[in-house]
Amino acid sequence: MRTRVAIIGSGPAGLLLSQLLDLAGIESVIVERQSADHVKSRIRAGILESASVDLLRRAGVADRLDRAAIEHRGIYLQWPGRRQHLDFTELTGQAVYVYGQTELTADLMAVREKAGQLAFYEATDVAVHDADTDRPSITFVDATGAARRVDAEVVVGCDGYHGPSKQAIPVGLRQTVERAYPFAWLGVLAQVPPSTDELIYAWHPNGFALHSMRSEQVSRFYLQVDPSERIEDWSDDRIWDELSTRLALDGWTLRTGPILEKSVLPMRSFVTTPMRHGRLFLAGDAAHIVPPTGAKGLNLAIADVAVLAPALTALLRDGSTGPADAYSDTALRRVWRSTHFSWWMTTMLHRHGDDFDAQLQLSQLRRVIDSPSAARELAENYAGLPIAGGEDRG
Ligand code: FAS
Ligand code: PHB
Repeated sequence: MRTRVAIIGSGPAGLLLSQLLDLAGIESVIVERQSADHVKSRIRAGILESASVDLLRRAGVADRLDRAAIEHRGIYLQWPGRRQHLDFTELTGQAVYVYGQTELTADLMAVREKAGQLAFYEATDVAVHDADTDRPSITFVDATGAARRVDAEVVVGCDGYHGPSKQAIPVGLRQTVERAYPFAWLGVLAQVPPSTDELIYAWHPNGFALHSMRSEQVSRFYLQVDPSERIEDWSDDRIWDELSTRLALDGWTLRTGPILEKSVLPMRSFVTTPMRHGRLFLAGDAAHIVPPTGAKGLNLAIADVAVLAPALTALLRDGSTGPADAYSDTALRRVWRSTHFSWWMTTMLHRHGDDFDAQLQLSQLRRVIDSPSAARELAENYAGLPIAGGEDRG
């Protein structure tokens, strides 16, 4: 079959890209390894920047988000004996929005299905061909076992960290940098009302803890653990004990309840460049991974697509190559800003090293709380910089 844009991956990046291209009158085909239900069930990100919400509204996929998302003015930073609110809205004029990635993925899939989007789920042996020609294609085996081929004008890898698309860039042309952290996150979803109005990021001698949420009835927590940690070694009681210890504050109590899901999530920073090779473009986790401490992963995927969709529209509808030629450099500026911020938040908040390291971390935390300029720097990065070009003047 033929299409204009072949998209590998039906996560937020792939789905949002197909929606934005459709609004520009450009047809696409999505090829996804998992089932639609599996994609929708993956519990991942929870925070949307206001720039992401604005884009989702413009894309016509934010109706439910506008009804259900919880607007937050900021976050709390905590260390033993101190919990201090950082007011992003006061510091930057922006808020952030609590809206689970599972909800956003469901919204995007519903809009695409209603639009009649052609998507192949449960595809196997997906491969990219002739990316460096003007007749790229992808081949795969569909859910019925039939061999398929999609000829396109452009292929976009939205296939996440483990996807194959980046491999279609010749090794000699591809640079990859990666940082593995000496810790992981134990993620917990619990049927219990949040014990806080906004997220709490807590430094503790035992390790980092985060109190997030999904709704007024469901809370989301994370505990810093060793990367080798096995979820079987973490009973619900042990999880609640450790969360209560790390989030403890005089006069405050952590409410507990049934745990719905728990898993150990690896942490890494990863960037592959370039994000374009011939008629192959990469967007989202296919090109970069950030540790979730800065709540950037999903927002960065959205920002890539916000730049890529108009670039492909200019290329395929208007015959203008400039934006597509600039895509990789433009996207990577924000990728590195978000990568630095995620690394900075991670190294400031996660217990590692010795007492010297601990004092450096506590000094950094106090500086952020005591200095309006230091607080504004965190707020601007967390609440999100303007998409496409606002992240730096370089
Ligand atoms: P995705 O990984 O969401 O989507 C890629 C899609 O490609 C998947 O559906 C996959 O099945 C498909 N695919 C892979 N290989 C394929 C193949 N060979 N053929 C066809 N399809 C293929 N971000 C935050 O901001 N906060 C968080 O707390 C957070 N937690 C996370 C926890 C985990 C376990 C993971 C993995 C990520 C987390 N993230 C978090 C980041 C996450 O939200 C991503 O940034 C976001 O999903 C990026 O969206 P996509 O780029 O669409 O990639
Ligand atoms: C989440 O709610 O899943 C979440 C929130 C903030 C983060 C990471 C994850 O930094």
